[in-house]
Amino acid sequence: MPHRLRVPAPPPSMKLQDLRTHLRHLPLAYSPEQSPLSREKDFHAQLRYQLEMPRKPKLRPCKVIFVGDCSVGKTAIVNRFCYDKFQSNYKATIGVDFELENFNILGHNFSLEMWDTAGQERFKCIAGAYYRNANVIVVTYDMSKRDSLDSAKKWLASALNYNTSTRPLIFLVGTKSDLLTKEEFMRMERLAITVANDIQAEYWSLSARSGFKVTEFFQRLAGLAFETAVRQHLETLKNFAQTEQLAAHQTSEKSQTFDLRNYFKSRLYRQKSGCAC
Ligand SMILES: Nc1nc2c(ncn2[C@@H]2O[C@H](COP(=O)(O)OP(=O)(O)OP(=O)(O)O)[C@@H](O)[C@H]2O)c(=O)[nH]1
Ligand SMILES: [Mg+2]
Repeated sequence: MPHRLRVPAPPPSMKLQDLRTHLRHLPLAYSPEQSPLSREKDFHAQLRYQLEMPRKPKLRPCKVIFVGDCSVGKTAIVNRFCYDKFQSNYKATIGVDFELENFNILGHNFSLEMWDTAGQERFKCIAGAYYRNANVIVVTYDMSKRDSLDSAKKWLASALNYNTSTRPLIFLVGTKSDLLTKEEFMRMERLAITVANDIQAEYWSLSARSGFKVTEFFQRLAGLAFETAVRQHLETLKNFAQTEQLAAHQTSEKSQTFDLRNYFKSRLYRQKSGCAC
């Protein structure tokens, strides 16, 4: 009987890693010299060090909202990343759609809650209710329709109206890059980068149809949102420790005041009662 080489099956606990959602490094910006967010080539060394600590931080899911004119391709980019599919027939989003994507970044679980809002005017009042507490705003425009870029500032302003306490991370995303010639693409990108600089957003050109830069964009978004969430978590811990320290200090001061008061009271009593000791 011929000798057959047996390849052992992987243990059931060993799952194949989805390389799209497992990050060991901070992905680069589309155009690093344009980005107002982070121009670093990797996660900060101090952040990596903090994450090596035995107590793992519990990070809340990150809320990402997609806004922009109707039919610019918001749903298409979310579907391309989450399901790797593309539909050419247009089905308007009614109100809002929701997708959850789990990432593993530097060994930590981190989820993106994606709120894909409707661009049609008649749903605006419903979609507005989902803008609150956004950590990331993705302003989307159609690279083949100049007027959708003109609306970008208006969309951002209305999303920021619901997020006044902390400024979310902002991305300006051009979609349908497959519909443009090279010259049109470069012209539109130049215009859009000026707008991105005005609104302090990081710029990306994508295509949901061909998949151009879609994965890179979501990985970058997740990496930056993760970095921000860890920083905020450490800041909260530091503030908490400081408050605890202050409270402990105030308690010890109070007990000292109390002791002194008792001491003087007992001396007075002794003097009144004529005790010489
Ligand atoms: N060629 C091309 N067509 C695209 C691309 N992305 C989206 N489309 C098409 O554009 C149309 C609108 O896409 P949607 O993703 O539904 O647009 P939306 O922004 O979600 O629209 P609302 O939900 O109404 O706000 C659809 O017919 C898509 O097939 C792309 O990258 N390339
Ligand atoms: Mg949609």
